[in-house]
Amino acid sequence: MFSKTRRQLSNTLAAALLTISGVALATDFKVGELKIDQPYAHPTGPGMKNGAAYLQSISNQGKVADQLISASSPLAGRVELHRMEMQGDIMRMRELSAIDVPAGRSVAMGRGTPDGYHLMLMDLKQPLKEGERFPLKLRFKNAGETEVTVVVQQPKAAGHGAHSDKGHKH
Ligand SMILES: [Cu+2]
Repeated sequence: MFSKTRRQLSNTLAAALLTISGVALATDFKVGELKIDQPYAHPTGPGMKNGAAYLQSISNQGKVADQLISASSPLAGRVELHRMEMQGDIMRMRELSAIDVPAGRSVAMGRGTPDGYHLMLMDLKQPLKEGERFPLKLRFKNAGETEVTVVVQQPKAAGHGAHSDKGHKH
């Protein structure tokens, strides 16, 4: 009798876990052989004309190298592909014509990642507010076009982000 109760309990737990993973899946997107994990953007203050969006990772599960070649969103006048670079003590952003996604590899975006890749949302039509979602269209050279949903959320890391460690001297 006891074991039956346990079994029922574990079934209930399994159902609950399925529901949770179902929600988590909503932030993963697939196009061709590419898997795109957790697109997110940071909230912008009033008067800020530009914002930044990130794809936590793009994984190429195929055997052919691909490239992210452009992006667009109804919220922004245009979207640029950027990379952060240290020039001496100064952090600068550089526009890229494409972001490489090599075959069998995963590319990470965001602050503190080695390449500092991000998607710059230029000429925002409205501020990005925490908790909101907006569509972002991505165009890949091989995999083609897809639309992902970006979640606006506060940066998880405290302070100004990983790069400020190098830039600030007090
Ligand atoms: Cu930028």
